[in-house]
Amino acid sequence: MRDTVTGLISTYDITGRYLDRDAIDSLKTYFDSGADRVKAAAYISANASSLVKTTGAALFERIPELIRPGGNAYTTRRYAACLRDLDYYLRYSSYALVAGNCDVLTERVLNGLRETYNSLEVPVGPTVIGIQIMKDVLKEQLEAQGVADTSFVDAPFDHLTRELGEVSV
Ligand code: CYC
Repeated sequence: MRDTVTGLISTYDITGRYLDRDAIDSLKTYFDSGADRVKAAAYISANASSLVKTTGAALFERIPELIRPGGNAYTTRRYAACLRDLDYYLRYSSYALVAGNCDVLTERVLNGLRETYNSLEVPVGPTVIGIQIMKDVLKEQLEAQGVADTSFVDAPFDHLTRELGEVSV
Protein backbone atom coordinates (compact mmCIF):
# COMPACT_ATOMS: atom_id res chain seq x y z
CA MET A 1 0.00 0.00 0.00
CA ARG A 2 1.36 3.40 -0.94
CA ASP A 3 0.62 7.07 -0.44
CA THR A 4 1.79 10.05 -2.48
CA VAL A 5 4.96 10.49 -0.46
CA THR A 6 6.08 6.85 -0.24
CA GLY A 7 5.13 6.35 -3.89
CA LEU A 8 7.37 9.20 -5.00
CA ILE A 9 10.24 8.18 -2.75
CA SER A 10 10.22 4.65 -4.04
CA THR A 11 10.11 5.81 -7.68
CA TYR A 12 13.06 8.15 -7.19
CA ASP A 13 15.05 5.78 -5.00
CA ILE A 14 14.93 3.05 -7.62
CA THR A 15 16.92 5.27 -9.98
CA GLY A 16 18.93 7.03 -7.25
CA ARG A 17 17.65 10.46 -8.12
CA TYR A 18 16.96 13.48 -5.96
CA LEU A 19 13.37 14.68 -6.05
CA ASP A 20 13.09 16.83 -9.18
CA ARG A 21 10.69 19.52 -10.12
CA ASP A 22 7.93 17.10 -11.13
CA ALA A 23 8.21 15.36 -7.77
CA ILE A 24 8.13 18.63 -5.88
CA ASP A 25 5.08 19.74 -7.88
CA SER A 26 3.24 16.51 -7.02
CA LEU A 27 4.13 16.89 -3.36
CA LYS A 28 2.98 20.47 -3.37
CA THR A 29 -0.34 19.60 -4.99
CA TYR A 30 -0.82 16.81 -2.46
CA PHE A 31 -0.04 18.95 0.59
CA ASP A 32 -2.05 21.88 -0.73
CA SER A 33 -5.10 19.63 -0.94
CA GLY A 34 -4.29 17.99 2.42
CA ALA A 35 -6.82 19.79 4.58
CA ASP A 36 -9.57 19.16 2.02
CA ARG A 37 -8.63 15.47 1.81
CA VAL A 38 -9.01 15.14 5.56
CA LYS A 39 -12.26 17.07 5.44
CA ALA A 40 -13.58 14.76 2.71
CA ALA A 41 -12.62 11.66 4.70
CA ALA A 42 -14.33 13.02 7.81
CA TYR A 43 -17.42 13.89 5.79
CA ILE A 44 -17.54 10.42 4.26
CA SER A 45 -17.21 8.73 7.67
CA ALA A 46 -20.02 10.79 9.10
CA ASN A 47 -22.33 10.36 6.12
CA ALA A 48 -21.45 6.97 4.66
CA SER A 49 -24.84 5.32 5.01
CA SER A 50 -26.70 8.24 3.50
CA LEU A 51 -24.19 8.52 0.63
CA VAL A 52 -24.67 4.82 -0.11
CA LYS A 53 -28.44 5.07 0.14
CA THR A 54 -28.62 8.07 -2.18
CA THR A 55 -26.32 6.40 -4.67
CA GLY A 56 -28.30 3.16 -4.63
CA ALA A 57 -31.59 4.99 -5.10
CA ALA A 58 -30.20 6.94 -8.07
CA LEU A 59 -28.70 3.79 -9.61
CA PHE A 60 -31.94 1.81 -9.35
CA GLU A 61 -33.92 4.72 -10.69
CA ARG A 62 -31.61 4.92 -13.67
CA ILE A 63 -31.50 1.14 -14.27
CA PRO A 64 -34.70 -0.23 -12.73
CA GLU A 65 -34.21 -3.64 -14.37
CA LEU A 66 -31.55 -4.38 -11.75
CA ILE A 67 -34.13 -4.79 -9.01
CA ARG A 68 -36.83 -6.46 -11.10
CA PRO A 69 -37.17 -10.25 -11.25
CA GLY A 70 -34.19 -11.52 -13.23
CA GLY A 71 -32.08 -8.47 -12.34
CA ASN A 72 -28.83 -9.06 -10.51
CA ALA A 73 -29.87 -6.95 -7.51
CA TYR A 74 -33.31 -8.62 -7.30
CA THR A 75 -34.12 -10.30 -3.97
CA THR A 76 -33.36 -8.69 -0.67
CA ARG A 77 -30.11 -10.58 -0.31
CA ARG A 78 -28.68 -9.36 -3.59
CA TYR A 79 -30.06 -5.86 -3.10
CA ALA A 80 -28.23 -5.74 0.22
CA ALA A 81 -25.05 -7.15 -1.40
CA CYS A 82 -25.17 -4.38 -3.96
CA LEU A 83 -25.45 -1.64 -1.32
CA ARG A 84 -22.71 -3.33 0.64
CA ASP A 85 -20.46 -3.30 -2.42
CA LEU A 86 -21.14 0.42 -2.87
CA ASP A 87 -20.19 0.88 0.76
CA TYR A 88 -16.90 -0.96 0.17
CA TYR A 89 -16.15 1.32 -2.77
CA LEU A 90 -16.86 4.38 -0.66
CA ARG A 91 -14.84 3.29 2.35
CA TYR A 92 -11.78 2.27 0.35
CA SER A 93 -12.02 5.43 -1.73
CA SER A 94 -11.90 7.45 1.48
CA TYR A 95 -8.61 5.70 2.34
CA ALA A 96 -7.24 6.41 -1.13
CA LEU A 97 -8.28 10.05 -0.85
CA VAL A 98 -6.32 10.50 2.34
CA ALA A 99 -3.33 8.61 0.90
CA GLY A 100 -3.46 10.50 -2.37
CA ASN A 101 -2.76 7.17 -4.04
CA CYS A 102 -4.94 4.40 -5.47
CA ASP A 103 -2.77 1.38 -4.61
CA VAL A 104 -5.04 0.43 -1.72
CA LEU A 105 -7.89 0.01 -4.20
CA THR A 106 -5.91 -2.27 -6.46
CA GLU A 107 -4.66 -4.34 -3.55
CA ARG A 108 -7.72 -4.60 -1.36
CA VAL A 109 -10.69 -4.13 -3.65
CA LEU A 110 -9.92 -4.88 -7.28
CA ASN A 111 -7.81 -8.01 -6.91
CA GLY A 112 -10.01 -10.92 -7.95
CA LEU A 113 -13.13 -8.77 -8.14
CA ARG A 114 -13.70 -9.22 -11.86
CA GLU A 115 -13.61 -12.98 -11.52
CA THR A 116 -16.07 -12.84 -8.64
CA TYR A 117 -18.39 -10.52 -10.53
CA ASN A 118 -18.16 -12.59 -13.68
CA SER A 119 -18.92 -15.81 -11.89
CA LEU A 120 -21.92 -14.31 -10.07
CA GLU A 121 -23.03 -12.44 -13.19
CA VAL A 122 -22.85 -9.12 -11.38
CA PRO A 123 -23.04 -6.67 -14.29
CA VAL A 124 -19.95 -4.50 -14.59
CA GLY A 125 -21.52 -1.67 -16.61
CA PRO A 126 -24.15 -0.81 -13.98
CA THR A 127 -21.54 -1.17 -11.21
CA VAL A 128 -19.36 1.37 -13.01
CA ILE A 129 -22.37 3.68 -13.33
CA GLY A 130 -23.04 3.27 -9.60
CA ILE A 131 -19.47 4.24 -8.72
CA GLN A 132 -19.67 7.30 -10.96
CA ILE A 133 -22.99 8.33 -9.41
CA MET A 134 -21.39 7.98 -5.99
CA LYS A 135 -18.52 10.23 -7.04
CA ASP A 136 -20.95 12.90 -8.29
CA VAL A 137 -23.12 12.72 -5.17
CA LEU A 138 -20.07 13.04 -2.93
CA LYS A 139 -18.58 15.94 -4.89
CA GLU A 140 -21.84 17.83 -4.85
CA GLN A 141 -22.18 17.41 -1.09
CA LEU A 142 -18.57 18.38 -0.45
CA GLU A 143 -19.04 21.51 -2.52
CA ALA A 144 -22.05 22.32 -0.36
CA GLN A 145 -19.72 21.87 2.63
CA GLY A 146 -17.45 24.57 1.28
CA VAL A 147 -14.77 22.49 -0.46
CA ALA A 148 -14.05 24.80 -3.38
CA ASP A 149 -12.06 22.44 -5.57
CA THR A 150 -13.23 18.85 -5.39
CA SER A 151 -11.17 17.62 -8.35
CA PHE A 152 -9.01 15.51 -6.04
CA VAL A 153 -12.10 13.40 -5.29
CA ASP A 154 -12.19 11.94 -8.82
CA ALA A 155 -9.06 9.78 -8.69
CA PRO A 156 -10.19 6.80 -6.58
CA PHE A 157 -13.63 6.51 -8.19
CA ASP A 158 -12.18 6.83 -11.68
CA HIS A 159 -9.50 4.29 -10.81
CA LEU A 160 -12.17 1.80 -9.70
CA THR A 161 -14.29 2.27 -12.80
CA ARG A 162 -11.31 2.20 -15.14
CA GLU A 163 -9.97 -1.02 -13.68
CA LEU A 164 -13.36 -2.69 -13.47
CA GLY A 165 -14.44 -1.40 -16.85
CA GLU A 166 -11.55 -3.09 -18.62
CA VAL A 167 -13.35 -6.35 -18.04
CA SER A 168 -15.63 -8.18 -20.35
CA VAL A 169 -16.73 -5.24 -22.46
C1 CYC B 1 -21.53 -10.10 -4.57
N1 CYC B 1 -19.60 -8.59 -4.20
C2 CYC B 1 -20.22 -9.81 -4.20
C3 CYC B 1 -19.29 -10.79 -3.72
C4 CYC B 1 -18.13 -10.12 -3.44
C5 CYC B 1 -18.35 -8.74 -3.72
C6 CYC B 1 -16.83 -10.75 -2.95
C7 CYC B 1 -19.56 -12.27 -3.59
C8 CYC B 1 -19.71 -12.71 -2.17
C9 CYC B 1 -20.88 -12.07 -1.48
O1 CYC B 1 -22.01 -12.09 -2.02
O2 CYC B 1 -20.65 -11.49 -0.43
C10 CYC B 1 -17.47 -7.61 -3.58
N2 CYC B 1 -16.16 -8.15 -1.58
C11 CYC B 1 -16.50 -7.37 -2.63
C12 CYC B 1 -15.64 -6.21 -2.61
C13 CYC B 1 -14.79 -6.35 -1.55
C14 CYC B 1 -15.13 -7.59 -0.91
C15 CYC B 1 -15.69 -5.07 -3.57
C16 CYC B 1 -13.71 -5.38 -1.19
C17 CYC B 1 -13.40 -5.22 0.18
O3 CYC B 1 -14.59 -8.07 0.11
N3 CYC B 1 -25.33 -6.16 -8.30
C18 CYC B 1 -25.91 -5.29 -9.16
C19 CYC B 1 -25.37 -3.93 -9.00
C20 CYC B 1 -24.18 -4.15 -8.09
C21 CYC B 1 -24.35 -5.56 -7.60
C22 CYC B 1 -25.00 -3.31 -10.33
C23 CYC B 1 -24.11 -3.10 -6.99
C24 CYC B 1 -23.50 -1.82 -7.48
O4 CYC B 1 -26.79 -5.59 -9.95
C25 CYC B 1 -23.56 -6.09 -6.60
N4 CYC B 1 -22.32 -7.94 -5.58
C26 CYC B 1 -23.49 -7.45 -6.05
C27 CYC B 1 -24.49 -8.42 -5.87
C28 CYC B 1 -23.86 -9.55 -5.30
C29 CYC B 1 -22.50 -9.21 -5.13
C30 CYC B 1 -25.97 -8.31 -6.20
C31 CYC B 1 -24.49 -10.88 -4.95
C32 CYC B 1 -24.53 -11.75 -6.19
C33 CYC B 1 -25.04 -13.13 -5.89
O5 CYC B 1 -24.71 -13.68 -4.83
O6 CYC B 1 -25.76 -13.63 -6.75
